[in-house]
Amino acid sequence: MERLKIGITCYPTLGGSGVVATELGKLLAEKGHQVHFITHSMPFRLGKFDKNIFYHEVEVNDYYVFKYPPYDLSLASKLAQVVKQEQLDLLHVHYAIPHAVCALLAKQMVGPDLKVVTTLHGTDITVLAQDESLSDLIRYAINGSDAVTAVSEDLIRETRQLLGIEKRIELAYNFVDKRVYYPRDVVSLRKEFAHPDEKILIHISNFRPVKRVTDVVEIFDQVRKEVPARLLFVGEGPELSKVLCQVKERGLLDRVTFCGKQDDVAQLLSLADLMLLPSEKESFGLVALEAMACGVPTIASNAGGIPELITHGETGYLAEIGDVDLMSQLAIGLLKNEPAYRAMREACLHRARYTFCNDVITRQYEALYYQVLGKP
Ligand code: GMT
Repeated sequence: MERLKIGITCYPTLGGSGVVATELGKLLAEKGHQVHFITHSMPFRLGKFDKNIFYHEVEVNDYYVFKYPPYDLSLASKLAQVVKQEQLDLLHVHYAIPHAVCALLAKQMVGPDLKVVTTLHGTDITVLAQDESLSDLIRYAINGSDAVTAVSEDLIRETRQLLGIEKRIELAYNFVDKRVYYPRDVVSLRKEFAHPDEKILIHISNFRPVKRVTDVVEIFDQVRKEVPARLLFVGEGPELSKVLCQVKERGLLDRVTFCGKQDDVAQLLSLADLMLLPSEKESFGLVALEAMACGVPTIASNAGGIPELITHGETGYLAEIGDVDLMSQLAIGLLKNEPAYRAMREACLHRARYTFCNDVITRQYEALYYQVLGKP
């Protein structure tokens, strides 16, 4: 198949969408495509040098006439410039606002041969589309894109419902690179975090209110009364200080470790016995997939796309949002039942490897690129 020249724009430093966009770019480069990241800073998972990967930094002009530096215009103009200079075939942008809008502006500048593929990740629809001042713009971005994908059926349904979109939206689940996410040998590292008889629970997020991190503390507090356990928090964000106070108030400081932002997530996940993800909203829940690939089941809420990822009773357990008592009971039951836990761990490894495999999803995106370019 013809090698393509692909531009990728994402939030390079933000959560799952940035991770997925970066990992996809790396995998496409491995397959021989030329990949150009066009972002305001270097994507944090970009890693080592690859001859097929290029990075173009978007610089924002801050003239005195601007009350707000116009990042979106700088991005649109940079996109058009890179497309012309590098003769890109298409732009794959992650998030409708502002990235798809900027890509459409770039397309107006360079001509209709440039194709725009937009991936919806969640917050652009579940939060921004409810804002009337933005909903028309999001609809314009989606309808104007040559192809649109979303990371779960639930997100597709919500996009249709909130915006009245009729255009085809392809389902392209998030994925993990099985060469990075697998159960690591952490026997000696584990000794630094917990005694041999203790279980390790983990929560990884950006600590936004939507993650309900205080529920994590509540669940952990109930679990550790029944099962000796420790809790690892990975990440930082607006709710961190509130969570820290809650942990202190409950006298849990000696059982909870705040690891802050971490790069080697697979290593930390391999330490854990259980992941907690009680989110209010979650279009997919990439961290639960990363955990699954490391053989760690998740106790989660049934919000958004989570049930498409976690099969209740097979690769984790689901409960209604906020039902911390049920989540605690499910966690305790699983941690006390060794055979059930082992079976769930195997099911996790199998599901992550075969259903959310990097090869399958990368091929799916490639097929979509060839389709929009009329190169079947
Ligand atoms: O959840 C966040 O706060 C970050 C956000 C992001 O942009 O990474 O996550 C969204 O995209 C991820 C990758 O597709 C999904 O796994 C998350 O579920 C989704 N977050 C929400 O829908 C709240």
